[in-house]
Amino acid sequence: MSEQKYDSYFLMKVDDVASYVQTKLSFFPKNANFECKEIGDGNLNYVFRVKDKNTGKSIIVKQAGTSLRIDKNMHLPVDRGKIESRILGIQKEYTKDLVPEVYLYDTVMCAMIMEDMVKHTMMRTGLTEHKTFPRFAEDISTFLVNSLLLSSDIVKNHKEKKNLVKEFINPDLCEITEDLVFTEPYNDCNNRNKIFPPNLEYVQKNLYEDKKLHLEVAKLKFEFLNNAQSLLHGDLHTGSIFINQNHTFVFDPEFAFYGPMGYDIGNVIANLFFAWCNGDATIDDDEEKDKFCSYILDTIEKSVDLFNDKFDKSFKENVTDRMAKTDQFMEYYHDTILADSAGYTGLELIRRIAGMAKVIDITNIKDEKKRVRAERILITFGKETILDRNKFKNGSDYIKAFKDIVARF
Ligand code: SR1
Ligand code: MG
Repeated sequence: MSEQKYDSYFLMKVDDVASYVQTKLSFFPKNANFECKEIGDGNLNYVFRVKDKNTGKSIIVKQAGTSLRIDKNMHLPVDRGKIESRILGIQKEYTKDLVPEVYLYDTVMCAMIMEDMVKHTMMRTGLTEHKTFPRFAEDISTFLVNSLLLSSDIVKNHKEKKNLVKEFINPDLCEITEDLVFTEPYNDCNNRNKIFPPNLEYVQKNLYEDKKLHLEVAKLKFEFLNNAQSLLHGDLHTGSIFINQNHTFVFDPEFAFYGPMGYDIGNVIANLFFAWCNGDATIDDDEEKDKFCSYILDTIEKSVDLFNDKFDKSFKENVTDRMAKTDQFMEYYHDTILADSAGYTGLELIRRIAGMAKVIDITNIKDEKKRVRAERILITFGKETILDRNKFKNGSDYIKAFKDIVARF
């Protein structure tokens, strides 16, 4: 094991991490028999699992590099994990066991050491293997209501909340979202959109040339920029969730900042639709396909409806602001969040098809015709959830609109 002191930053290799953990924590016994693996498959950071083969205990080390994994020419501040470790602590207070525990954030090595989510799978991986997760709607609706409502001005002391807004100013990560989600899919202004070639013309006509759509996207972009409503996860897709049959972990909130609640909610909804398209395009057996795709639609419907129920219940129990207790304010406020959620669902759907950062649910569809169809369904549905966002109030509103569009392709 190396004799490093870890007193100045360098990017660790798999051989460094066991000694690093031993230097920083007394989590493992001195005579541990280590096995280390790099397990990260995200776009930004390096993630290692360190395991003691004697005891079976394991831990995760996540380190930021100066350039991004997705593109070595893209750079971010190397201390970005600080915000992530801080929000994981806050979200744990609000959502208890739905968030993994952080043991340490090291400001020198820019690395976080955290609980290993053993016996959980990354949700996107599980869904692309067409596994189903019966607890998801229940858990994610609790996570969303608790993390979003309890960090908002509805509940939090306004001065404390303003201090958090300040602490969570996250300009570099937000800039990525502003560009990749809210700008480039509508014009390719930075020449880095990756579009499936058979859909180039479709994207040109339906996204780049649709001025009415651009206006609604601009409104949602400025809502994202200016509405410091709640402490958001900021990148709540199915790659930020580890799950099994009995439990859900939400992690990887490095894009956290104070923004509109609907952004997190919309990201969850959109990523479930990607899973539906993957199942629809890649499962051969009709019965199996129907079972998986029905599970996804049912989960979307339940997630939205449970969110609605839990939101109102928590609002009534936890509201502190005197004027927010005014008759009908809750209904008004809730409605604005639902419209935002639909709009941001559409933005996430569209950016994963027309933008730079893809999802394997779609890129793994090998049959060209089926991928073309899946992408067109998602673009069309995404446009509808943006343009008609006020009509999406319940889970069934999403399911009905989606089924109508699927029937047209
Ligand atoms: C340049 S980073 C691309 C994407 O990966 C992250 O997970 C975010 O979704 C970001 O937009
Ligand atoms: Mg991530």
